[in-house]
Amino acid sequence: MSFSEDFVFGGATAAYQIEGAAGADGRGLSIWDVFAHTEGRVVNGDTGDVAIDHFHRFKDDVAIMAGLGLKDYRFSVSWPRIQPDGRGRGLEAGLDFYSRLTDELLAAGITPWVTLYHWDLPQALQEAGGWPERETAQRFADYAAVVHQHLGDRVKHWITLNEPFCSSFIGYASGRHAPGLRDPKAALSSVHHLLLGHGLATQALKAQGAEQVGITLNLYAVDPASDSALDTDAARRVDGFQNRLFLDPVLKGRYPQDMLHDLAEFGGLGEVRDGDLQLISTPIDLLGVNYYTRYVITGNPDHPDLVGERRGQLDSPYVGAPNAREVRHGMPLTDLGWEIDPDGLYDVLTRLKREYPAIPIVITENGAAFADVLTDDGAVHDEQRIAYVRDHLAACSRAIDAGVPLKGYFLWSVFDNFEWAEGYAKRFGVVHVDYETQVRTPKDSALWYSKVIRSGGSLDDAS
Ligand code: IFM
Repeated sequence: MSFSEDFVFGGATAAYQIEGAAGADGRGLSIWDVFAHTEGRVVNGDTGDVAIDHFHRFKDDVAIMAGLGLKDYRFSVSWPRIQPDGRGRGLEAGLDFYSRLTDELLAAGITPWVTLYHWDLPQALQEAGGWPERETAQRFADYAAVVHQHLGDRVKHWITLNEPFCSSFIGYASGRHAPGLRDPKAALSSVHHLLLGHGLATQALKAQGAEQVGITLNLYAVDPASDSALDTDAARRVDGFQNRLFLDPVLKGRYPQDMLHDLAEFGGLGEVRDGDLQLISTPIDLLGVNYYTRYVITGNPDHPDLVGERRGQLDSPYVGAPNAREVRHGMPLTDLGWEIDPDGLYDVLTRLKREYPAIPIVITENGAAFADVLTDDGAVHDEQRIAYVRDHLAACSRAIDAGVPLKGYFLWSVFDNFEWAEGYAKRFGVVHVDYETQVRTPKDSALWYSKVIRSGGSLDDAS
């Protein structure tokens, strides 16, 4: 195994998914509060109002993480907890919460990694137009600067955006995430404004002395289902939407030509001003990669193996390519129906090395939902999750051997939490949460991961 001594083995969460305390201390509404409270948007009508009540229990949660030997923790800051209406100096109470969390982590020997935007746009900014509005990019950079002013003396690692693909295409094109719109043009201008926000925030953070700044993209291995022209073109488009539309501007300072050509009939990415791409490609210190699965793509709407959730054109996030859909490729599935394909992670990482300028990479999320059962004697035997993480860590190790500058791995997630449109039904945590009692129980995977961390990444000894 090829993990160096300073390889980071961490765990990740996000504000809306765990904090709860939705009305505490003047916190404003986010687009997810409004979306989750809209009938029919989230399975079972679940909301993040209480979640795992981390806001009130953060000290216990840090103690659990410390007990597991976790040395690095990635959490996100709730924008409306800092700026209820998306602008201004920032609420003391909100800033203080993250300051106390940071102190608690540091006192427990855990390095904080802060994500500034994990999907919870203040509703007030959505009402002013949301990400399709250029102004939102500047609002984000200002908010980033406020948070950094308060935590920057102790936090060295900053992630601007988490998965802008989801914020743009799932939020504004397929409508399965907040704000739940189906407006292709809005989705496309959101892409540009999210990336502009990333560039502006990166400059603001760097100007204030931030040491490590990066962005997190959800990247996929994408293959055509066959070598037919229909399938290869569909796979090219999906690769464009999922990977290149975000990687190219950030790391190469340009949008992919083929995507600009395909999207021209929708007005491209909206108004792209001179200098925007320079801002977007402001040098970063690390690239965060979230990896979950490989997509095998067909362009044939009648393909017999279409993945269910992608059936139906209305649900497609792919603007102008509604027939580009995933087909099963025979791998075991997680509880969300995602194919488990660790080689896809290796493929994503080695592709980055082949096709993009060299940059330190951190896996900022990887993990799986399974239908966990809490036994009568208070254990969760989640062997499937252990196998999932072991196999993906092995893929990381192979990628390092192949020369990929991979510096760390954050397991998604430390705790069971609110899985967006799926509500609480899907469990990603290595720590089980009883949502009635808020009792936390480390699953077998947590105990296993703890051994991996303590051994410095030995996957053989950990089981
Ligand atoms: O829970 C999410 C997370 O918020 C973003 N990345 C994917 C995870 C699993 O769906």
